Amino acid sequence: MERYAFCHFGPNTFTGREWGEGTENPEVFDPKHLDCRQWAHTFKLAGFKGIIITAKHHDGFCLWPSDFSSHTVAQSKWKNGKGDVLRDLSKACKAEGLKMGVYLSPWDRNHPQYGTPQYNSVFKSMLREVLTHYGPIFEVWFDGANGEGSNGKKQVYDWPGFIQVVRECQPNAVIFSDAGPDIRWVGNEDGYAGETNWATLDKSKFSPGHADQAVLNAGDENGQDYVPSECDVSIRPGWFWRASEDSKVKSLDKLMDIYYGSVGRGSNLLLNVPPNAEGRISDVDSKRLLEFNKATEGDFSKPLNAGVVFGNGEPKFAGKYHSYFYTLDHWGPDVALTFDFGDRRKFDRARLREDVSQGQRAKRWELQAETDSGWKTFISGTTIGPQRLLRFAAQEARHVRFVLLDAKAPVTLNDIKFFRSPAIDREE
Ligand code: FUL
Repeated sequence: MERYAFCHFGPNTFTGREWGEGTENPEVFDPKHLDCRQWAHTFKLAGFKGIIITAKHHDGFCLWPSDFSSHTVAQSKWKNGKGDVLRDLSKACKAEGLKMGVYLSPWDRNHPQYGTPQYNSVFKSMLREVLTHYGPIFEVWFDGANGEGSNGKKQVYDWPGFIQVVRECQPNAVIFSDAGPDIRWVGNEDGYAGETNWATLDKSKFSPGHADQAVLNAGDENGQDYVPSECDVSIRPGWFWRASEDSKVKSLDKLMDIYYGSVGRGSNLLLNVPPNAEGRISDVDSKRLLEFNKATEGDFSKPLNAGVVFGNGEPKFAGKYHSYFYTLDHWGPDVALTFDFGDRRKFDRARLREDVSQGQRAKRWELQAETDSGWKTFISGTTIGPQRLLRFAAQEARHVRFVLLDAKAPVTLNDIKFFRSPAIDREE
């Protein structure tokens, strides 16, 4: 899905906090002009494929009228307690053709039963409500954070039970946490996957809230579980909206750097764009999102080579669902894939894609251009995965080649393309 939005929204949007205490008066939640359609429309225009909403953050406030809490929209002033943000969002996503996901914090600073075994059934009941009333849910986001400290309440979470409820109610949803089971935290909140990024992991070594961040960032080459990464980051310094950060929305350059560091490394980007206290995405964020979309499209809109062209009649497989080139079981410059642009052309972007239906295999590669003094490497890297997007100083050549230097097994590639970005036009 490449890119989808995170919406942190709740009492914190009105109090200016990042972690609410759970003691806030629910009446503070009053987004007078809440317009989920405006969120969804904005994201749609900006190339996002879905929205994950904080149905319940650490403060315990439920954005839907839960039967299992007395700290919800039903106790708020908004729509005299008759509103339901999840219902509005679900309708808006459907209308705009976006997928909907939910974030539910297991840590709950409000619920009176938190810290007792009963809380596990409360949490499961809440999950059931959220997963059965709002249509298909594509992702369930479990936050591992817990700030209780040494004297705080201790909750032993029933993770297997939580996962079972999701599987039962939304069998197609992927479950996110530090430990998967389906999609993993990338080990930072800055939006960057490792340059080496394996989708594989050894899940038995992880549990939510207890994770080796370096391993999560790079994956585990020899891990036996397939748990690709997701990069979560906020477009603003905080996760929740506050007026004082309207001037601190990330620059287009920064967002592009994040894009190449996340989507460009085969990961998904979960970009947080928090709705404001009116209940709308602020103009400054919307404008930046549209610029971002234009820039990402622009970088890959002028390919120099067409389709999946595989140079020298190397082994090729064309099946019903997948077609790909596969390298021989040895690698190096003698089995390079060469592309001929027909003429000397300028380019500064490239895209590599591995057909991961066969597993992730590439370990080290180089891209080379032919110069008067022979082949010259202009960029090199380690893993490829479902997608590698590359930007480099402009090159000019007629022939380029992909050289695989190391792999776990013959690599299955279904795209190698070179592009001329608008940056070249701007410079000329
Ligand atoms: C963290 C939370 O503590 C932050 O408030 C935020 O929700 C972020 C996405 O995850 O663990």
